[in-house]
Amino acid sequence: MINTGISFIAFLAIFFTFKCDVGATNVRANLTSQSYKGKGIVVEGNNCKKKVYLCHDKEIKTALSQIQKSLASLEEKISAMHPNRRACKFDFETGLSGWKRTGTAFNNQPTYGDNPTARKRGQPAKQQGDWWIGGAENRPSKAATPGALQGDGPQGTLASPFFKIVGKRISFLIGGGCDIKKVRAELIVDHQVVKRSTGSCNETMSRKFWDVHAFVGRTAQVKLVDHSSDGFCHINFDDLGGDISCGQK
Ligand SMILES: *[C@@H]1O[C@H](CO)[C@@H](O)[C@H](O)[C@H]1NC(C)=O
Ligand SMILES: *[C@@H]1O[C@H](CO)[C@@H](O)[C@H](O)[C@H]1NC(C)=O
Ligand SMILES: [Ca+2]
Repeated sequence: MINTGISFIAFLAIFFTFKCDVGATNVRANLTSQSYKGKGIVVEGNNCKKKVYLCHDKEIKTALSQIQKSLASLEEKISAMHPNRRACKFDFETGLSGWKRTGTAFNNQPTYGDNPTARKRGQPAKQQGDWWIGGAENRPSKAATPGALQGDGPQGTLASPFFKIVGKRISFLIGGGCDIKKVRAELIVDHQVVKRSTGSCNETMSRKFWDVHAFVGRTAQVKLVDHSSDGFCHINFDDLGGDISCGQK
């Protein structure tokens, strides 16, 4: 598994080294019949600055999504093997701490302080500590303007590091939007979403719990999802903890 993972990493490195502006690429290229481990196609073209690049077609997209899955499960396995595990929580007091973004919804996170109250919203964040994920907020530092908003436009995801479920309950603060189809927190075990939760169209976060007794011993992660720019389509989140353990360096 690890060997496969490493060749996947090599594959990704090649992809990114030679990646062109795919949006602008009108592919007219000759196949060099060089396939990389059967997962991708290397082509030569005349509208890229680099001569060799990977054609960003459906096959490559499929290959990439397979590679991403394999990398994630590799990361998951490494995390599960870590010898020095201990109880952990994610409260954003020292930054994103290994949470990974896609898209732009979470670019300004974490948020400092009770930013909704700073703009007299009447719905205090009730965050834990000073820092939290405020999906509509734009106060990524103490120095940034209190009350500043990025609004509901940006979309994206924010995924936690992998952790191990060691007991029956996971706990977190959640607020923001209320349409679970568009904005939510997910618990993912083996690439399957096994729990979902959203806010109640109120900036104020409240404590929620997931019963995870069915997943004890499994490796999992939480993913915050913002798939809409509609009104109140952002998610607030903080203080993920409970019966979980993490590998420590
Ligand atoms: C493809 O190869 C042919 C024959 O070698 C050549 O004439 C043509 O210019 C090449 N096309 C591209 C896009 O490189
Ligand atoms: C928002 O949630 C808080 C905490 O649950 C509650 O006290 C408040 O009344 C709610 N506000 C609105 C407008 O629903
Ligand atoms: Ca916090």
